[in-house]
Amino acid sequence: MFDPSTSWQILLALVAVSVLAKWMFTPPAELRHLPRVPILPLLWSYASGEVEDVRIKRLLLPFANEKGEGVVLVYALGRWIVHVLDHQIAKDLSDNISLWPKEEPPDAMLLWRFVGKTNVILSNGEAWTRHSHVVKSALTRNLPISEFVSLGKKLFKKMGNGGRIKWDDYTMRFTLDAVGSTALGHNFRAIEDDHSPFVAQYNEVMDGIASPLYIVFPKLEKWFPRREVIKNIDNLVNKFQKILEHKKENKGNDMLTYMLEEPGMTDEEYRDNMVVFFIAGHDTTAGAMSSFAYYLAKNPHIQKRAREEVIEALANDEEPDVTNLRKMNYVQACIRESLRINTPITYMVPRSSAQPVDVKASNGKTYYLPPNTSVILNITSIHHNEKYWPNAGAFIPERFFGKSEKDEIRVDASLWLPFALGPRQCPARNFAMYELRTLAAMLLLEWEWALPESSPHSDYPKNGFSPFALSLPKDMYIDFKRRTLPSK
Ligand code: HEM
Ligand SMILES: *[C@@H]1O[C@H](CO)[C@@H](O)[C@H](O)[C@H]1NC(C)=O
Ligand SMILES: *[C@@H]1O[C@H](CO)[C@@H](O)[C@H](O)[C@H]1NC(C)=O
Ligand SMILES: CC(=O)N[C@H]1CO[C@H](CO)[C@@H](O)[C@@H]1O
Repeated sequence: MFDPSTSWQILLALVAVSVLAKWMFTPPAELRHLPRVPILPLLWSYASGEVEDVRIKRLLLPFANEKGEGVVLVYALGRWIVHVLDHQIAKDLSDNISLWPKEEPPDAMLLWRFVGKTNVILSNGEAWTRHSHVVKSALTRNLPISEFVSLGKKLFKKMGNGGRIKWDDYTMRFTLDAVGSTALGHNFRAIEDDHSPFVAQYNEVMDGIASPLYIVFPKLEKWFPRREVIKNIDNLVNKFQKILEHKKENKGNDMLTYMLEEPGMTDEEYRDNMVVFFIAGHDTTAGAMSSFAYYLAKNPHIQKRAREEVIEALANDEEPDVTNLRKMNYVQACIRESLRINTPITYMVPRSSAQPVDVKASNGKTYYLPPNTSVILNITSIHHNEKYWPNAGAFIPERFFGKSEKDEIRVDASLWLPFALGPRQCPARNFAMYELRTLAAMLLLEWEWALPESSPHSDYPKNGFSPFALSLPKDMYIDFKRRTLPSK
């Protein structure tokens, strides 16, 4: 079919492309001593839109599981980044935040136009101490379990008599309203209103930001700026500004009100922290709730046991509260196992040290990291290391128990790190765990559920594509059946 000159042209083109690729994709000399993920499969993985967790398991885990390496070089976000695979290195890096500050994010990336830079998640040093203090004290003022309960009731009302439900969409609406009412004191009406304009605008902005081409080559943002996306982002940021101004005049029982009581923050800082609460607070928790329901659907015996525990703890039609939720050890273990096996945040914001560091893995291997090297912890790779999590692909809540189920749940903080570790771990982990426990308990009490027979998720949960390190189940339909009368 081919005339020979066409084949020659193809061959020449291939040679040219590989020379170009070699030139573009060879790591700098000072990093070439480190093990690295081969570039071609990696580029292919990006080009085909392969999701993060699948990519990690396919391309990265072999370095930890078979070769015993503690770090590996990965090409991502337009440069070579060191990925930490070993939990000891992860711990040392996370504990010393002055040696390993978070890296200044690339200017061009539009995500930062939305999130801003003057907030708790991106600042370092003195600024971080200040933000962190304000955010932590707002988060610990009260634990809004009764608010989670009333949102749960709203959600169940929307579920009607059950049937086939797009569960990842429902969990997203629930967590969005939860973070709206408890953190920002604002009702986004995500549960009650199918066409909440705020939700639509947020999704549009995130889809715009998330264009894979621009994520892999952030420089494009400078060369071919996307005015439409930029306009949408600025509109949305303005909406947060309006919520802030309204809140100043209308105090409530929410974290933003508490934050406003702290002196010394500028409007820009308040607003950037609001966007952080909003972004960090809802997708992650929604993903965890989707995974929880998924694994209990796939394992009916686990669902049954968890339900028995809830029925016992909520005797006499009590509503969930701190006391009875604390009795639900098995449910708690199921949530922890969901967070391990399909961890919502697969890797963290890059860190880099201004001085050279020798990092030491748990097996004694050391690696020299030159100054200003970007370093990332890939949480998924630690959660799926067979040495610490035998049969890592299986859902086994019992991993978290000691000798008996009544034993205090034990986890090694450097091996189970869905909320990261060290001083900069998630300040909302308690908030999120109670949010998850409350909805889980209500769900087990009022519903039974199963995966549809021909679910595309039947082997493992299929996560959506996300450039922001999120692994969240997508288009996950689940069949729900009521156990009890609708709650009032
Ligand atoms: C299951 C749900 C959640 C998970 C898995 C999660 C996970 C994480 C992780 C891994 C980090 C560290 C990021 C890094 O260092 O690069 C983090 C930080 C953070 N999270 Fe969460 N999070 C969750 C829920 C929430 C919620 C509900 C909020 C707010 C209401 C929140 C607010 C924050 C903030 C403000 C930080 C930055 C802390 C700092 O840099 O000092 N998170 N989270
Ligand atoms: C962090 O690392 C630096 C440099 O190695 C060291 O001087 C400092 O003591 C460490 N701090 C902590 C809290 O370990
Ligand atoms: C590391 O980065 C900082 C800030 O950009 C710069 O001042 C310093 O010279 C860099 N150090 C090295 C060794 O490149
Ligand atoms: C941000 C980043 O570099 N994430 C990486 C985590 O590990 C996988 C596995 O190779 C990479 O493909 C990702 O790019």
